[in-house]
Amino acid sequence: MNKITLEKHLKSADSDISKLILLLAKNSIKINKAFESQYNYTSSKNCYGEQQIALDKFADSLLIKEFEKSRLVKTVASEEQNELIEIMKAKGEFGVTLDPLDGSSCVNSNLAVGTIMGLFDEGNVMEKGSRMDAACYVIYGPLTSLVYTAKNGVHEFILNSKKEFVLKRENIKIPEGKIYSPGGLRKEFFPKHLKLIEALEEKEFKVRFSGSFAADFNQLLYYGGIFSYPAVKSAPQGKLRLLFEANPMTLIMKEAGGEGINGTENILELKPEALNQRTPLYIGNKKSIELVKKYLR
Ligand code: FDP
Ligand code: ZN
Repeated sequence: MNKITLEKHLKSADSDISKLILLLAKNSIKINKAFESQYNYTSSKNCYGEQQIALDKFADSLLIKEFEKSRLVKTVASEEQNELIEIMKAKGEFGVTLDPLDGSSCVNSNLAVGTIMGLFDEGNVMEKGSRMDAACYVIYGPLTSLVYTAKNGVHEFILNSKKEFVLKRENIKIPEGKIYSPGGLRKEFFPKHLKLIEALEEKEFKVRFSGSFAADFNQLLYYGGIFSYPAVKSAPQGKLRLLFEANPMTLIMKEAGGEGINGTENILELKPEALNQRTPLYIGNKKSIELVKKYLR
């Protein structure tokens, strides 16, 4: 069988979008390599007061530098940065959102983590997610894999020993399955969310929550079900970030036939008010999101 590389597959997408996805792919190999030496904690914290590991900073500065060099990108919004980065010398108009290392608290215990990217071809990352033109994530697990959509379906690639990303699954659709990944502390749940969790348990959904959103999301594309990080008493806006996590993953989920909502509203229709805005997130197949709507309304 002829292997289809990421490069070849991207021929059908817009050429600048292809270049940026390939740029992420190339640099994800460097990030992966850096795990061997940079898995330790640093003394610094990010703008959310979360402890950073050296790799958070490494992945963040590597990717920002590469986007700058590409000349295609005008603005970068990164989860590890307080402010929007404006690139003066850019020729292109792209806006990029970046979660350089999602789930980094899982690095210590050697669980899979990821990098998440969203692309807006007109530079405005503060637009609704529905205006995004492409989204992509890389998983660093037993294998390194890359999943992308350029609003052309969802496609998954695996990194081989020749440093090529080779097509594994094309036009992925989320299955009906019954996995659930319930983020947050149960004693902090609001009653409606608790009822939803009880309903999922009643329907024999099985818990699988790793603490790394990208990895938990990735398994939904294999087994089906739902990931939730709800509003909780100590964090009424939830934990996940709209621009860096919820938006790109919801675009991918939508292309895979599923949905992402904040409980009542479609994630992709929320107009961001702040760069670091958080949102409750329910993301998964249509059937489980229907259940969320029933219990959260
Ligand atoms: P992390 O802080 O390690 O980057 O939003 C970040 C995130 O991880 C998600 O990847 C993950 O789903 C969630 O936080 C886990 O939060 P808890 O530690 O509260 O379980
Ligand atoms: Zn994250």
